[in-house]
Amino acid sequence: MASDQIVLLTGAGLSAESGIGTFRGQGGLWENHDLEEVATPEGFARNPTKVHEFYNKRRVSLADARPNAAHFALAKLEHSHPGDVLLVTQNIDPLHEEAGSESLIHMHGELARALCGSCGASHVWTENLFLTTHCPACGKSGYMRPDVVWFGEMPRQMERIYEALARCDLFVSIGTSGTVYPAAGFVEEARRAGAHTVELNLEPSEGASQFIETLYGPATEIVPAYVETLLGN
Ligand code: BV8
Repeated sequence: MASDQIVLLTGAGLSAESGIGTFRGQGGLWENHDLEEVATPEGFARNPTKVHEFYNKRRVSLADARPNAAHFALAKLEHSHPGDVLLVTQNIDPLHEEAGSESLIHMHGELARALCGSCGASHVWTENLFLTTHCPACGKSGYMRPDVVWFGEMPRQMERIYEALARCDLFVSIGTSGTVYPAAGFVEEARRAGAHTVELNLEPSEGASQFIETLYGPATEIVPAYVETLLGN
């Protein structure tokens, strides 16, 4: 089917084969960490050192991660498809942009950026971050935090995302368990717009029944194949 406006949603499953751990399932991040303690503003207020340690470990491990065939396939789709392609990722790693995606929204923020809770400035940040770190913009210390969206916080660019969902004719959800809202509700918005909805994942997600088409397998296999089909190759 000739699709004009495509919205893609990705989750941790896209980066799993790049060595970046997922959140749920076997060995998932939330298996060894209490989400309430390390991924909420309340947890940060209670114990900022613990939260900084949690993100410092993940940020430093980004140095060894590289985009995989699925990241490159989605970048190729964006640059080869004649219509609009918007990639909305829940992931906080930089692998989509490293693979060449440009029409990209990090709705849950970016691990390689730091935000000043005092002046609101966001900085590229690849090193460790501490409570004592001074903000390069306002000079204050005691306010720097990872520039990510915690549970209970507003995801980024929601208006732009909902606008794209309202006019899309193809919505493809890739590598996400469909457990975190509002991202898990995007398929509903796309269906309401009359879009064709597709789930590409290792296994059926919590929202699998809401998708018209489903394909299961490792992202590095099924995503490139799906993109080639879409591009008519
Ligand atoms: C919001 C950044 C209002 C940090 C993340 C009480 C109070 C307040 C809010 C709530 C509440 N109760 C519920 C909520 C809503 C809450 C929520 O959904 N909670 C859940 C736990 C029920 N959501 C929020 O708080 C959000 N904010 O609601 O604000 C609002 C509402 C509407 C509009 C505006 C405002 C904020 C949520 C953001 C939280 N931050 N991350 C960090 O990363 O540390 S969420 C975190 O989960 C990551 O972003 C992650 O991407 C995301 C989703 O997880 P997945 O990506 O799906 O990863 P997961 O491990 O779960 O699944 C991986 C999948 O990949 C699996 O299906 C697996 O099979 C597959 N896979 C594995 N390997 C492969 C593979 N697939 C293919 N190939 C492979 N090789």
